[in-house]
Amino acid sequence: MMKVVQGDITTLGVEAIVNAANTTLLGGGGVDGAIHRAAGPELLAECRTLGGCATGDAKLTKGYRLPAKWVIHTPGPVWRGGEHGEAERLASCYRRSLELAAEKGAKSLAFPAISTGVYGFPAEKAAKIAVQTVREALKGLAGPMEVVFCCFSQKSADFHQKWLAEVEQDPAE
Ligand code: AR6
Repeated sequence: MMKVVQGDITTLGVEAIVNAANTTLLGGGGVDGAIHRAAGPELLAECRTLGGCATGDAKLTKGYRLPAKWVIHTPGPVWRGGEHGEAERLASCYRRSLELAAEKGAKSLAFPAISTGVYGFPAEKAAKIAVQTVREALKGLAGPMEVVFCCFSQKSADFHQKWLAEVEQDPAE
């Protein structure tokens, strides 16, 4: 099951939230900064033990002071015009994050709009990839999973809602 909400991902009462990180996993601005502030310094301490993370891959930590039990850190691709594997790497962020959440037995997971801030990925294109990739990946999971697309701006929420409506109308399903 998928839904869209607008707001701050650090406040959500889901079991796991995804962090749009960078490959160092040592924090930054945007949603990464907000997650580290809300989780407290223990999060950075755990991240320091992880040895970074490749773009398109994901690593899991505890959530510390967050309502979420887990944080899944995934470095999205930097947008460089669209001809450098950006779409495939962004899709991989969503797939790997879902896999890690499922491995921990989480039944709810929230994503921010990965790569659409500092990394410059066009928001509408990113929303399409997010919704289509999650929809496909959910089919392969053994148990139920609620996926929340947590969008900071109304515009981003509208893009996700639009693609969600589109895939839900898919006559093949
Ligand atoms: N809750 C939900 N979404 C948010 C929040 C929040 N609290 N704050 C921002 N967003 P960005 P990126 C949205 O720049 O593009 C960091 O420095 C934001 O509006 O956070 O993947 C990392 O360390 C946008 O739609 O991540 C990396 O160096 C989306 O989250 C780099 O930025 C992603 O924007 C990653 O860049």
